[in-house]
Amino acid sequence: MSTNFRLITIPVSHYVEKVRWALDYLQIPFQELPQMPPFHRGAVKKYGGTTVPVLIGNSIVKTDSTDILRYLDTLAPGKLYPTDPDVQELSTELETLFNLTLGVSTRRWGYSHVLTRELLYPRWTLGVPFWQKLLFPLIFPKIEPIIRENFKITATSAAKSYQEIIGVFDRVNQVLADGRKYLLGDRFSAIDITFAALAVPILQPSEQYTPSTPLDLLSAQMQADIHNCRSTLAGEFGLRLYRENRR
Ligand SMILES: N[C@@H](CCC(=O)N[C@@H](CS)C(=O)NCC(=O)O)C(=O)O
Repeated sequence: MSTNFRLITIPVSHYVEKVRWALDYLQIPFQELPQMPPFHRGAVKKYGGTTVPVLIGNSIVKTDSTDILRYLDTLAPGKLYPTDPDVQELSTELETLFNLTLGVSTRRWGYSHVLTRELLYPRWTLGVPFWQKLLFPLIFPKIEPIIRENFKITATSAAKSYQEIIGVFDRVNQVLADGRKYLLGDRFSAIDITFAALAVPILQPSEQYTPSTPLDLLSAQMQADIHNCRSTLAGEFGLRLYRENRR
């Protein structure tokens, strides 16, 4: 393939991880352009985006992670999204549930617990340009209240988001209950990638892209939530996908 892809990212973002995994799975080379918030805004704005990831190719720009996966599927047809008509309904239901509920809830739950200078610094600065890293101490006090406001982080939001995560995990448990290997049957797909990547904050797989914080440095509630989710069928499944299918 002659296209040189570039991917604008906030490296810790789980929507970024979803796309990174799909690119790696399809063995499509790309250059990652890591940004620390809020500098991602300027980087994506010139391509018409507001969030990361943004994929830029020779003649394409994609500003949403699911649009990116759909586009990548056209380069290797059928490898990410199965064409079997029998699985289309489940595929759409789960993809929407993961994108709109799981991804949003794991992010709000995660930020509710790690919005401190010490815990955020390694998450936000991995691989970013040196000058952005240097600005972290100045940026953090300004951006912390904005994150609280934007992600609606309140005293009760972590518990509410955790219940939403459990709701999604229950649905995944149901789907997996017949012993199938992957969410759509016996073949690995974009739906598995979407689930496992968007569950990263609550499963903390050891193979995740950003080095994880030792669990004992996290709050007792956060540790308990992680342990509970890991021990479900859905949680074991997400961890297995990371062990066996992340490359
Ligand atoms: N629907 C979008 C959501 C992506 C998204 O929410 N990205 C977050 C990072 S996890 C982001 O860019 N946040 C920064 C911002 O909103 O300015 C997608 O799937 O690409």
